[in-house]
Amino acid sequence: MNPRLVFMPVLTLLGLLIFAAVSAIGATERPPNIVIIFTDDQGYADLGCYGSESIRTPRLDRMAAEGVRFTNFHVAASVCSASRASLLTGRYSSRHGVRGVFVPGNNGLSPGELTLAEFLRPRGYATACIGKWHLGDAPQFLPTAQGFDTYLGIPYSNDMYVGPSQAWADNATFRDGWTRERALEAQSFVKNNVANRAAIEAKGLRDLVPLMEGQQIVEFPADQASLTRRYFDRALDFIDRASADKKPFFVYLTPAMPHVPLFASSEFLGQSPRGLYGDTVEEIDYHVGRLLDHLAARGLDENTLVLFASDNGPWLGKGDATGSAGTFRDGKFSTYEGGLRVPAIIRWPTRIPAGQTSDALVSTIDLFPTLARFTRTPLPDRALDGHDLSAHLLTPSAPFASQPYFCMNDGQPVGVISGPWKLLPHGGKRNLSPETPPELYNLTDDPGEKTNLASAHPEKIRELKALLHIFSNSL
Ligand SMILES: [Ca+2]
Repeated sequence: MNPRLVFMPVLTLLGLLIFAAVSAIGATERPPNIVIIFTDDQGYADLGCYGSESIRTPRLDRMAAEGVRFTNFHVAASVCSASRASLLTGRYSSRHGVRGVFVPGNNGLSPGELTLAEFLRPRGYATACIGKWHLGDAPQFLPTAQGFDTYLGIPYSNDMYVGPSQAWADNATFRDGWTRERALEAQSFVKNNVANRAAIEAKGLRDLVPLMEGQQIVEFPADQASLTRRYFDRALDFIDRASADKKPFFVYLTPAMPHVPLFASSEFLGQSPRGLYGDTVEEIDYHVGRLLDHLAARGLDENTLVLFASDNGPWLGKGDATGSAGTFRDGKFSTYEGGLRVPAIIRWPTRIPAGQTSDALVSTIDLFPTLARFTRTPLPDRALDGHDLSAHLLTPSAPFASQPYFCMNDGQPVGVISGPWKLLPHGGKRNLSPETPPELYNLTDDPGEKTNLASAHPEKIRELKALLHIFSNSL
């Protein structure tokens, strides 16, 4: 027999075996680990790699150099609760119903909404929420009721107070002269004045916030100076436990800083040229570095996607405690760019090319469909507002056709960005007046939204109003 005739089937068989082996790896390949770090009220320009000359962020700068740094990344609302609800659901606030900021009480993100944690957990993910939640502090709204296996954190902003319906752990720690009796008394005052924030603050309860573990308060008032460190410590511990269990992990890590009141630990206090605000950001930067080192040391680096971003622009009017939006106009609560455009870095070694800068118009709502693709999890049967960015992330240099982005204020679409154009039919202030004439900006030429081009481009206004109209009708 011709030896070649014997050899060919052997080669074919070998090829089939290799193909089968590769397919098997593909089918059983672990989905990526996901870490989302979402800071509070940090401005666009409050990082070295976004132009800060006084806040030193070497680890975040390096993370950007090892991944993609976004220059046109928007949160879906310029206030905490609405912004966070959109990141976790992939939906605008007009769809998930969280309009602005929750105060301690009995409201929260509807349990009927599907969070990223609820989406990923059936895929085998271990899920942790560590830090600020701000989507409801009553038991039925806490992270543990929204898909997270564990929760450690302050359930709302760090300038608030104890909520009316939180449970206390038997072994809770009381600090600064507080006792269980006094704390229960304060909680009962809140319960009886739940709609009267002014009365609660007049009672001196502001800035005294509970630290919760799961569904119980474990520390009151929370020791805020050590929070950043403790949050990251918990994240590293959770990552180790998930790895030991051979589970992919989803960590949603939301520092309290740099939201006022500002606190830094003794190692960082007084160190930044930018003052206490800088101290808090530099402390976060240090711990982001620790987390990245931790992933690398455990061989998890190459299969972990890490996102760093802020939940909204800087809270203006807080003196030295206010961050910087750089060239962008206005800040938190506003639909000008200073409120909505935030620093954002995504790093995933081996998959996302290093050293990229993306000026694509993207948003936190895009994360849900993007992570669905990366984790190969079928999309849920419900309306999502975001778009899959996976192709853009894997090849940031390739042409990218961005989708229109809708500016939300108090749960309503009040503006739209399409390509370089931005229309605010009644301006971008928090309290909109229907009498305010339309504002039209070209963000490429005028990122600071200084020159209103409305009278020069009536056709552009018609076009963008039509987009807004179509979107409003889709709700
Ligand atoms: Ca915020």
